[in-house]
Amino acid sequence: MLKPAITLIAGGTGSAKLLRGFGNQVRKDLNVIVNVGDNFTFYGLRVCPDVDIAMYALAKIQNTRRGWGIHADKFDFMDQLARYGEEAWFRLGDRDLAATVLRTLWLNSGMSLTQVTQRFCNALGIRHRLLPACDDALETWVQTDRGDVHLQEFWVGRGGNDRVLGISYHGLEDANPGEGVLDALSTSRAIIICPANPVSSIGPILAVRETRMALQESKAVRIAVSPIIGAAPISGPAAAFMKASGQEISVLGVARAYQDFLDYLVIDTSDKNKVDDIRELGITPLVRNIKMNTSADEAAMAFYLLRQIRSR
Ligand code: FO1
Repeated sequence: MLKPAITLIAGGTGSAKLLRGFGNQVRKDLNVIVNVGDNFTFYGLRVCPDVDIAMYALAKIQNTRRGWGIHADKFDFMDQLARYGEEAWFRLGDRDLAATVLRTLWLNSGMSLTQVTQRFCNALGIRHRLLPACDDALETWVQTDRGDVHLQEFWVGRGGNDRVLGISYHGLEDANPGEGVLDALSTSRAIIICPANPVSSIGPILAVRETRMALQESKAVRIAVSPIIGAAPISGPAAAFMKASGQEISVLGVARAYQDFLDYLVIDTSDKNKVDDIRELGITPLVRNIKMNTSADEAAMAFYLLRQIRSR
């Protein structure tokens, strides 16, 4: 009989650390449902940053220092755009550009994002199932004191400096779970929410009604790793987004965001004073060091989660 799979729900650079850890421990039988809210169109090209971050992490070709893009890539294309006086704020590497051009062509020819992603994964020798959360356009936009902008423009283009008034997911009304997403969730023995921004990375995935319902109804062990230590996110704009969404910027805010389905929340040892409050929400806290600064930390975290799954 087939051993039921483990499904990771992933966002961007924070999640990539755990994906790299798992990628080195689990050879197959791993599904990764990845955020699409960061997707945007740049020079007519469909850029899917979180899908690519996950893909390069699993293919072991990622620039691990930055957490995005391909190792040893160059930026000649972007630099040339800048010489023409054109926008070059989003640094698409030259090799990264190859996937972006092909994705745009293949999407335009009628392939779904899931099919396109599968084709890349086959070519890159990835044995895991990388599943975009949604095949429909679903984009995260930020309402700021300087107007509404796409998440990438807010964070990369403007350096995350504008005051955040709200977050919205454009296209949500027509968004369905991507091909294979519900199947992955229903056949998994464990579902892991990677350490990622609960609003802009995991938020768009869970905002799709059927996906959230599948998590609520799942019999799998559902574990999240906190992206927050103390009152600060490990990286990225989570604090501003959580605040604007009315969420507390702490492990409790994370616990509440997933309270309707979560069984376990892994929190940092420095947050162990929060264990009783987390338990009161019906979630079991698991306390350990959650910082992943080295590849050994990434592997250790994956190993720890696998041990937790096996013992339940
Ligand atoms: N993040 C940046 O901060 N600056 C960039 O120029 C940038 C380029 C980029 C290119 C391809 C890609 O797949 C990701 C890229 N990222 C860049 C990361 C990305 O903007 C975000 O970290 C994720 O979308 C967060 O989820």
